Amino acid sequence: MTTDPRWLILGAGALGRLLAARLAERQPSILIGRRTGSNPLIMTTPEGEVRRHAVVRLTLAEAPRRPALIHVTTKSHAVDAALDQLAARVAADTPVVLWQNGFQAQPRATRRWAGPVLCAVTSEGAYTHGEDGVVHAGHGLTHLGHLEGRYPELATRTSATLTAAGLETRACDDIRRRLWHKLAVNAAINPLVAIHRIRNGELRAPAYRPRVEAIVAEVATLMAAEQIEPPETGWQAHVWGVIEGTANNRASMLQDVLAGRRTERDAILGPLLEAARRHGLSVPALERLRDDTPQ
Ligand code: KPL
Repeated sequence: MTTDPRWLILGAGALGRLLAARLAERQPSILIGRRTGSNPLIMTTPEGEVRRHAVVRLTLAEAPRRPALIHVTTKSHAVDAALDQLAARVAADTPVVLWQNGFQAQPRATRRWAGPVLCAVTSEGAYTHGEDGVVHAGHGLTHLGHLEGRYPELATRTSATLTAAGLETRACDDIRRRLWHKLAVNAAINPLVAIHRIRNGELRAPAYRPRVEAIVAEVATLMAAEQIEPPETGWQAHVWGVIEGTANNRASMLQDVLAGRRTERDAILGPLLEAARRHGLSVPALERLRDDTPQ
């Protein structure tokens, strides 16, 4: 069976739409979701330009059996089901790129999928707008790599295509560290802003600051136990720097809560609590955070 040169993008949320719109003129791709048909995707760029992109949209049952690559952009808790559906439809050795937050879907998928699995860590900002719209709110940087540093050529090739499409991407051999770093930041910010329904910058208020500091202190201990190198500035300064830089953001978990969607609580806090158990560490601030966070 010959390989179809097209990429599949599984999940038509903000990230899936952003990939589909950005790739439209560079790399033949198919957006897989519930909604099919020929409506163009309407992307608002960070510069405020509104662009219409013709994007092929199919259900998975209509997708080619040997796509060149599959981007999985669903939420973390939907990855297992997505891989089950993919396994029934596409060739077992198809390369997959995972775009989830946390550190739950990635090791599981790397173990179970027969083909190469790359993980992405991105700081691209995007949100959906209506049925066919996506707002690319801010340019970011994406890193791409295999958890054990395998498939460097695939990571380099995929990164080059994404970069040419306007999503700056670098292949790397330390994606595990990058995933844990993002998880640490997400753990300190996302649950609290979702619980209190506040923007990121409001965490600087005296009402929240001590709780953020306590969470970051526990996360720092866990990262050391997991032998994850700390950021150059140290964990506290790193997290407060992100809060400062994203002060006006409504974090993704807050957006989920406001839209009545399931949150990424388990993908973000689960691996930390599991690491605490493995290392016999007491983490009362994180346990309380898990109990307070909507699922
Ligand atoms: O990644 C984020 C998110 O919203 O998920 C942060 C860094 C918290 C920015 O809002």
